[in-house]
Amino acid sequence: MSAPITLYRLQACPFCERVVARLEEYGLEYTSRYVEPMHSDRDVVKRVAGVRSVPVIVDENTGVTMAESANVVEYIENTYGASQNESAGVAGGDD
Ligand SMILES: N[C@@H](CCC(=O)N[C@@H](CS)C(=O)NCC(=O)O)C(=O)O
Repeated sequence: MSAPITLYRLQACPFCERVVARLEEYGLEYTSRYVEPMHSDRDVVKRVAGVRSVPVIVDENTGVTMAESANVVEYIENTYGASQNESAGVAGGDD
């Protein structure tokens, strides 16, 4: 079964790597879908997100589809980051 998070990305794309770093920091499983290098050939991501630029994240946990690396990083932090775990009562390991 595939992971509920899909990341549309491109090899050596620094914007995509920012998102990958955050997903890995939080230990989130995700599926990478590499898009065509040629912008005009990226019909798959265009269909999914309405844009041809990557990164794009599709999160089936929340129903969110989002482009723009800064927005995606912020989304991951807000959804899966430490403050989210605190408000959900996840133990911090100090006891
Ligand atoms: N502002 C965007 C820039 C992303 C971007 O430039 N991605 C490149 C690949 S590294 C791309 O897909 N360029 C084609 C386009 O922008 O349409 C972000 O931060 O996500």
